[in-house]
Amino acid sequence: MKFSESLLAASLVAAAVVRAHFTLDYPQTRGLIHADEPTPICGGFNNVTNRTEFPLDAAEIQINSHHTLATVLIEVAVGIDDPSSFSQLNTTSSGQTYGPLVPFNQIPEGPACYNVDISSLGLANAQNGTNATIVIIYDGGDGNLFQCADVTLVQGFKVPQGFILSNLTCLTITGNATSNATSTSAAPTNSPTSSSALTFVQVSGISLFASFFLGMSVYFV
Ligand SMILES: [Cu+2]
Repeated sequence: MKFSESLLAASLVAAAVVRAHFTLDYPQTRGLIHADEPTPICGGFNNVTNRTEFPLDAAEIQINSHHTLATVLIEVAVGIDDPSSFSQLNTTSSGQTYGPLVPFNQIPEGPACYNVDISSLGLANAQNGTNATIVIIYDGGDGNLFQCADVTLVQGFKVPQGFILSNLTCLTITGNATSNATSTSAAPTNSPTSSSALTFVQVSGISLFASFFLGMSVYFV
């Protein structure tokens, strides 16, 4: 590879890292600064600034992935006004563990919608009027990225029309397997508890990060 080509390759890699990532489209994100998305657990936004109503029962979450293939995990803190650590997700103040809200799954580039139901987690403290924070953990090949949404759970509330793209088929991800989003070959088989979830994300970040740059180098050979 000539010097000019390697420069080009390096700048393209940098451009891809800056431009790509993902957005949380619904419910409303706590905040998005692309460069800060790698900062856990809310992409660099450490305080609740806005809280929106969100269904306690059947609901949808929409994100938009800007990577060719991404691994997504969605967790939730219920009854905690401003969670700041992973230990506050997937566990109640009384020590009951649950979730995740959406298990590991892989999605192609573009918008993706998930069916969720917080009431189905079986939490005594998930009631009408309870505050919750939904945490999107995303890995598109350049490391773990985070977006949060702060909500108040409202029984019987429906996601208002227009917030979820009407042409999207929302995915229902259950158990430990991936759904119909993409190939299941890379599906993790570990049980997604809060501790193993974090471990997987870290491992996944490394492996996908490596494959990302392997792909780039092959391209520029
Ligand atoms: Cu990215």
